[in-house]
Amino acid sequence: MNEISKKLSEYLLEKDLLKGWNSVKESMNQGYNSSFIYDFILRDAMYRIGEMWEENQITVAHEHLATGTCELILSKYHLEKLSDRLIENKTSAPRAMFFCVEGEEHDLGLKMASSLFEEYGWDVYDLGSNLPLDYAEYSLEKWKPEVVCISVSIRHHLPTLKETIKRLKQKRPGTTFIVGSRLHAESAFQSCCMADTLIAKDTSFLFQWLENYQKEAGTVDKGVLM
Ligand code: B12
Repeated sequence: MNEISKKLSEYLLEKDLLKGWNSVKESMNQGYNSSFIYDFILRDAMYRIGEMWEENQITVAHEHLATGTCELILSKYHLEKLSDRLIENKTSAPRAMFFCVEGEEHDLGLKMASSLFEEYGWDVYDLGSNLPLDYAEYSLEKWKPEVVCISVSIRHHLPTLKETIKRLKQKRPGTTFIVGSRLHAESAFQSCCMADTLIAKDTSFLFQWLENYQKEAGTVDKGVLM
């Protein structure tokens, strides 16, 4: 773990939004891109919070406080990256839908993924945490996204993930599915994904995928902000 991320975990626990934001800003000023900031600054700070909780150094209440502060920093970072692009017309942009499987409350990884798609000019529908499968099906039919991104963190949600991919794929077979998870390397996780499901270890994977998509399709707005 790098020093910035270690320091950031302390600021998150102290609910020090200003110092927390300044450490992210410092990384931006050093030229790091969004996927680096997501994977190696914000995610690693949250993983450290998780380790401290496991070792009884902090309570659940501290963990909740740190998560709330991290969410604020994530939103501020996202707005800063988009700046004046928030109101732009995205009718011709490719569309992506995001959600966490039913029961899943861990949504920071999902937010990072949806923010990255938005930076690349996509039309983003982030349906957040714990989306009942019936509503995922309904939304897939309604928005007809080219890409569906799913997040799962808890092992006992893996059967739900399997069912989710199966049902959504039946509805719209041409859709690209990208599933991101801290469990990406586990065979139990991999066996829930179909052969053509893309498994995202982190947002650096996504960054590469978006870059390739942009090169191949040539359809996305070229004004990338990274
Ligand atoms: C913060 C936290 C919470 C918060 C979550 C708030 C929120 N809004 O997300 C709260 C307090 C709600 C919570 C609740 C619980 N939690 Co919790 N939580 C954590 C903690 C400390 C950090 C999670 C986090 O935010 N990480 C940062 C994000 C950015 O990392 P990430 O999700 O891995 O995402 C990265 C990649 O995986 C990938 N990615 C992930 N999703 C996606 C999606 C796409 C499309 C892409 C491209 C990439 C991608 O990219 C991201 C960036 O690199 C972890 C510890 C840990 N090691 O993860 C435990 C942890 C995940 N929680 C755990 C548990 C057990 C729980 C509870 C059951 C506790 C309880 N008894 O109530 C509940 C379950 C709630 C539920 N139903 O989901 C366990 C899970 C163990 C398991 N069995 O699988 C962990 C590992 C803690 C532990 N060591 O035991 N938790």
